[in-house]
Amino acid sequence: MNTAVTDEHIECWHKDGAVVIERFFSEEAIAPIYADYQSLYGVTGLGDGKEKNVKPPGSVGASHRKQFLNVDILPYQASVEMNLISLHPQLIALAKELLGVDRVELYQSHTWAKYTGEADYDQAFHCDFGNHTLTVPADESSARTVNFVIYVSDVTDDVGALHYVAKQDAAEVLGTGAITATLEQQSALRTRQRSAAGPAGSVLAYGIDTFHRGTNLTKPDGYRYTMTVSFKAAGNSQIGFHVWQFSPERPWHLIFAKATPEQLNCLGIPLPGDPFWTPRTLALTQARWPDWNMSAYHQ
Ligand SMILES: O=C(O)CCC(=O)C(=O)O
Ligand SMILES: [Fe+2]
Repeated sequence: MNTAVTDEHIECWHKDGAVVIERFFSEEAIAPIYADYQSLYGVTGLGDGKEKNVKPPGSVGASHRKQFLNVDILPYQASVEMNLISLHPQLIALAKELLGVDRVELYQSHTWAKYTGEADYDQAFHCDFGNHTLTVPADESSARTVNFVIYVSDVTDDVGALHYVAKQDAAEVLGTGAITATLEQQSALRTRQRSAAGPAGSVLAYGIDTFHRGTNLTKPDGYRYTMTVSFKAAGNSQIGFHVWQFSPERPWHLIFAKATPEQLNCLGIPLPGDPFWTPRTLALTQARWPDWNMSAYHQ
């Protein structure tokens, strides 16, 4: 396990439904990804106005289309490092630990670059189950999810740190197990909100049943680079977000060139030794991805 992760972090995850693990990734691990974000998105944004996020005091945020600009989906037209950070062995190990399962799948990986003034990023408190399942968060924690936000740049409150409400606080306001909050309950949740601010390299973990919201960037010329990376227990077909198979023409070769069998298994590719692998499937799959070293699958 990554040495940045303590027993308190794990306890905090179970108790609060969210935890920030500061500097989970080293500066060296983040540097190439920060460079990729600079070339993909830049540091100024494409904003058409800098006065857009002035809001009346006490107003409740909401989701708007413009909040979701500068989002790309795995695989990325970028470095191998950026493509593989979602599948970093220590992140996979943490997902397994937090979910309490021995096999996980990656079901979401997208970038997000936010810029002061490009949008009003202020959201109402919500839980993310709404677009991760067609039902509701399971009672059993291993059947829920772990959603990571990887901080590629420093995430301070003035560049829109996510705010969340710990489970016990949300339960006091809304009752145990609530997953939606009315307009009137929003202000009560705000009095209990905690900031997920942290330096670059940090990882926020939160669940699909944890109340949280995006907040505005107020720092002049501020920007926030993050990557959203979510895991579920392997085989949990209730949960989904992206469909990896949908775009075979995207740069998957960057992943196949370097990923281990366990990393690829998180994308649904059977492990070596799985009955799926026969002389026929091995040969045809190799033909699709010539750069993939499949020797482990032949053994
Ligand atoms: O990016 C953030 O800080 C939170 C955004 C969010 O919660 C959402 O869009 O569902
Ligand atoms: Fe959310």
